[in-house]
Amino acid sequence: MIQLFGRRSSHFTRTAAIFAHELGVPFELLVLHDLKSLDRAQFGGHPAMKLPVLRVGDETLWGTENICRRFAELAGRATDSRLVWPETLRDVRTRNAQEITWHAMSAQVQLVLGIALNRLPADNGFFVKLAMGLAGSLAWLDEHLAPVLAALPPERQLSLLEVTIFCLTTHLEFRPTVPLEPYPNLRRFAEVFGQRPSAQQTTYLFDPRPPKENP
Ligand SMILES: N[C@@H](CCC(=O)N[C@@H](CS)C(=O)NCC(=O)O)C(=O)O
Repeated sequence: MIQLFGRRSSHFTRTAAIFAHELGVPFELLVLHDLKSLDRAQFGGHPAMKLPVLRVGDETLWGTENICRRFAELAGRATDSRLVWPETLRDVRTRNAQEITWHAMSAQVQLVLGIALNRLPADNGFFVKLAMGLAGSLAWLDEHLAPVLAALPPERQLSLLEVTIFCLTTHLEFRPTVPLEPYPNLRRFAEVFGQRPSAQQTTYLFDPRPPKENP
């Protein structure tokens, strides 16, 4: 039994789900409806109350990258060089691209949680700097995207870097946080990557809440 605690509206969950689809690993999605919940059990027991969480039998795994790697193991492809992981990125620019992509994904979560869900003031210095950092990260990624992609092995099936860039870019369309218009290279990349069946099977949506039980 393979269970993924996550949300179809989350770019971290989508990253893991794209790996599962590409690798042909079936899983059951256990949806957390309230991101503000303080009930660890709803986060699959994650001590920091973060998603996604993968449960395989009695093993519980935290962290999107860990989960993507576990899907590769479950598919019997842990050592397949056509799957490109961060440690195989050889040049500084491509390594920086992965770092700044993870950062941008987390920054967007904090902006959504802080401003949209917890109704904190968007003009607070904390959020202003976070939004500026997110825009700066996107500008850097957009400018360097072509050489970053060119540095990836041409024979790859999938790289964590491309999946995270795709999930980040499309999430900014799904849940507008900072404008995406200034980043045409990212938008074009997302359009092409979005043709893959794994991308089309994981489109963002707000998971419908189950109907309330009768009293
Ligand atoms: N480093 C974690 C980050 C995951 C993360 O930030 N997940 C968001 C999903 S939207 C979350 O659970 N946020 C809840 C919170 O921060 O309270 C990973 O790679 O999985």
